Amino acid sequence: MSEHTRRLFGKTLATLPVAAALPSLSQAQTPAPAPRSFPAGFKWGCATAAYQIEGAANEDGRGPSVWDVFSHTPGKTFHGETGDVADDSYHLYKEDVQLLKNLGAKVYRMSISWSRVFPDGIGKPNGKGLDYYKRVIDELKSNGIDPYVTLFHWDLPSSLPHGWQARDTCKAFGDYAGFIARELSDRVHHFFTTNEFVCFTDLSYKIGQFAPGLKLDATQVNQVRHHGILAHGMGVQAIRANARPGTQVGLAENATVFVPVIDEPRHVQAALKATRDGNAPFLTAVLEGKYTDAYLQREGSAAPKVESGDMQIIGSPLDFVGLNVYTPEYVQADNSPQGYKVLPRQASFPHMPSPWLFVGPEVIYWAVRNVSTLWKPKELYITENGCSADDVVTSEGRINDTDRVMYLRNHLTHLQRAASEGYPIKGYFLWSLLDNYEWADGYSKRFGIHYVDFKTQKRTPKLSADWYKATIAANAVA
Ligand code: GBH
Repeated sequence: MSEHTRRLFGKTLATLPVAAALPSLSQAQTPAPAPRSFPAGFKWGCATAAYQIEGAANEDGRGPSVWDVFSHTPGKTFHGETGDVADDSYHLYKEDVQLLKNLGAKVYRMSISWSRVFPDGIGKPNGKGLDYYKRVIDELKSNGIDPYVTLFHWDLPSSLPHGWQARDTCKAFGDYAGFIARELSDRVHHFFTTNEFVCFTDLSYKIGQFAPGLKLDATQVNQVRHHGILAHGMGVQAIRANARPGTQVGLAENATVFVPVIDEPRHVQAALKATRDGNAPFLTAVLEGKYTDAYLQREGSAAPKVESGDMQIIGSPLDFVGLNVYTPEYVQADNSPQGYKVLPRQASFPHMPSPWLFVGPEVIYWAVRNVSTLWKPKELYITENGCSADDVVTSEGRINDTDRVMYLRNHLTHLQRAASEGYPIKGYFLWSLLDNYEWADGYSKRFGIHYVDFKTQKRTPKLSADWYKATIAANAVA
């Protein structure tokens, strides 16, 4: 709205005769607001990942990961940008812990760079790498923040031969997970094995958009997927075998979320069917301990080669399931043999600056409800939710990201509905604490609630940080 129109509107409203007839606020009979609060003890936090924030790519004996190699390969990332420096959180972590503390966050989801601790992926650990994580974790704890640690957020040590194409990589992951559990379970009580299977399998080995950037055939891709979930299972078992009693284990998965077009039983059923089918190689296999018949049939001779005992490892019981929730698919019941149809999105469906980030806040309610109904996990966390926005710094140095606040407020409203209906949702990790290296999009997409000037590394809270702080303080959507 131009300044001219604003003045015109202002004037018009003020001079409307009806304005005088309006009751004063105190006289108005307003309905009591519906409760928007979350269960007592709900855990509010933020999430990040090692390669996206740490920088210090070549410091203190860190080995290269596939993302170092990929981002340094011309043409693979936006403007050739890399995570060499990122947010320099390797050196500025104390500042970042203060950002969390200022929000009132009680939990923080961070990841460990495997190649910082095992420069070659296997073999001799690097004490300096491990010490860095001990420093970060101790800093969090002394500020009253409980660390939730992801073991693998895509930065696979590049010296592991053939990456996730090799079954040996699953074993290497198990060894690494067991080592971390032994070393850190005195101070970390919640571990996530892997983050988002589809990203380090399909996007990395089929589409080639993520490291290592391969485009393999269906047989090979299904094997990579199988190795992804097998590594998760081996990780669970290694953590249980090596961690102190009481350590909780889960995963962080961006399951495809199917929203029924109308909240009516037949569409709700359709969404449940689609959820099982649409996640068959990943979350369905993990939570059911087997591949669905439909998936095996669909893949035919390209189906993964499964060794005896694999599915049992893959289906190892979990203490909780973490869901990274961003974008909905809409599903409708129909008379086809599968019983549903996923509707294409209209061209006008709204999205944030990341072209894939379609906005449908009900996605978070249905993520919780579908997964709970199908698999009855003991506990659920939202391990990621948030958005990119075209943030601008005003002349007063403010970042008024009202679009991000709108996005978050609406998602949390739908999450509050899920909590109030009794689904076992224990906490929420906002993606992300601060602007960071957005993988193939480099630094061109900002997801933080703190603005980062990548030239100076100065962090500035955005309006969304103020909003999140108020939400945490109220334990209710603000
Ligand atoms: C998460 O992935 C990640 O865990 C996190 O590291 C990341 O920063 C955050 O979300 C924001 O992206 O270009 O159409 O092929 C979210 C799921 C899946 C979103 C892959 C981007 C690429 C879609 N991501 N997707 S497309």
